[in-house]
Amino acid sequence: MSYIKEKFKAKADELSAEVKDLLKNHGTKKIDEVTVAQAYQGMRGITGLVTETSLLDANEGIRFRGYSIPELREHLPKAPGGQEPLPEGLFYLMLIGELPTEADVQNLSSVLSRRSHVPNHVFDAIEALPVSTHPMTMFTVAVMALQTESVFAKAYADGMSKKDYWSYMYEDSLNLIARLPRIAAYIYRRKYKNGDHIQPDGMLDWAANFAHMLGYRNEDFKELMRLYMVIHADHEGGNVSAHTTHLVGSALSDAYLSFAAGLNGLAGPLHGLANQEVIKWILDMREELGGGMPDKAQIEAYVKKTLAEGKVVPGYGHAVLRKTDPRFTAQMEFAKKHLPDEELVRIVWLVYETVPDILKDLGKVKNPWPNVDAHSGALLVHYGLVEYEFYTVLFGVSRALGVLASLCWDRALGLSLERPKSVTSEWMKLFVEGK
Ligand code: FCX
Repeated sequence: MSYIKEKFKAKADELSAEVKDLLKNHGTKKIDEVTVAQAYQGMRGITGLVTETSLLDANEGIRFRGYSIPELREHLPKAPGGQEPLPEGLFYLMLIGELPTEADVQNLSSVLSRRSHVPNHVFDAIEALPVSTHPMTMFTVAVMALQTESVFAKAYADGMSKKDYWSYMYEDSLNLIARLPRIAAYIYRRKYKNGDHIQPDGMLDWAANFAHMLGYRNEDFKELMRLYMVIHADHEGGNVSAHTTHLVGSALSDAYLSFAAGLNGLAGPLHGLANQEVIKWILDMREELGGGMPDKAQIEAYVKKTLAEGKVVPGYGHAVLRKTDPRFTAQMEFAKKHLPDEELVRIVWLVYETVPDILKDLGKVKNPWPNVDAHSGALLVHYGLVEYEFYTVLFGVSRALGVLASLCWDRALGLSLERPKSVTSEWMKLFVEGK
């Protein structure tokens, strides 16, 4: 067994004993109550899930195992000559609960590189789809095709014991994370670069190799990919992609089945697809205004038009956050350092100065501030990745790190099949009448 796997097992055994104790001594203690509105309105604000990898504070934003995004950028190991954190390090942190050393990260990079082989039938499955297919659909199909490789599913069919679930889930999770960049890059090159594919470079770290296979040689773009893969990885357990992966996994579906389900949620415009919607919205605005840099009044008019058409302003608002998303701020800092004069970036910043006041004036939007998706497209376009339908695939590759680390914990802690109670509106009417 690898030392990282042994370490995970030791941590999991320790927490399992503590959870057993919590359940025995405090199992009936109430942590929340549920209102009628919450049952109808997306269960917003109900504390009813356990996710070890990260915790979201409405005002401060996400913390991964206690570390905020600025702290991760400071403390996680970097690539030689680089300044952004390596996503392998974040995966280690989410899995083990401790900051990794440089050696831990190098080890994980080479483990992922060794496990990155993708069988041909996965590429055949992608090729079977029309080129016009949305990249997220291709991505989910490819992950489903890869399910043939699940060691968890094989071991379950062979009759594995409950105590071994974690071990096979761990192997599947690492194998899947290792293979995702190759699959995503294949989709990109097939759809946008005439199928001119680029072989992996085993000497590069996970994110840099992804950038390389996409076809980008620029060192700053590799840095952007490292940062991108870190900030999109996890956002505690209740968001659609994390919750779906966890829910499907609770039926003992393997990592491939569970993650593919999560990806389908990420592909929705109110969740991960918002990153493509934002840049589309900005490009449409620029075109409608005749090109060039719009001024604040023009942006204001365009935002109002969007709202009048009954649409949301993409990249703004959040179900939990109530301040500017630190993932937005991290990208803004990256842009200030590397591409402060990029026109699209300056438009994103001017939109940031304009939108919150308009959303506040609506009186119903709980969070008028930008989320992670408000900035990413402008950075990607700058480096030449202009095919915005592909952006949610990037989000998906990153999101695998968090949701698969969580799945390992789910099986290690023996979490149960998820099956909350539902009621009908008829039941609700009788309930409020006290019947
Ligand atoms: N533009 C216009 N209206 C908005 C809005 C926005 N950006 N954000 C919220 N509202 C509206 C809602 O549509 C709702 O209107 P309704 O009462 O007429 O149905 C009202 O304000 C209250 O919604 P609120 O409680 O503030 O927000 P929710 O928790 O229901 O929804 C999301 C949160 C993120 C879905 C919402 O803010 C939204 O649609 N934003 C735009 C899409 C987006 O950027 N999604 C990405 C989110 C995230 F970062 C990610 O998952 O990737």
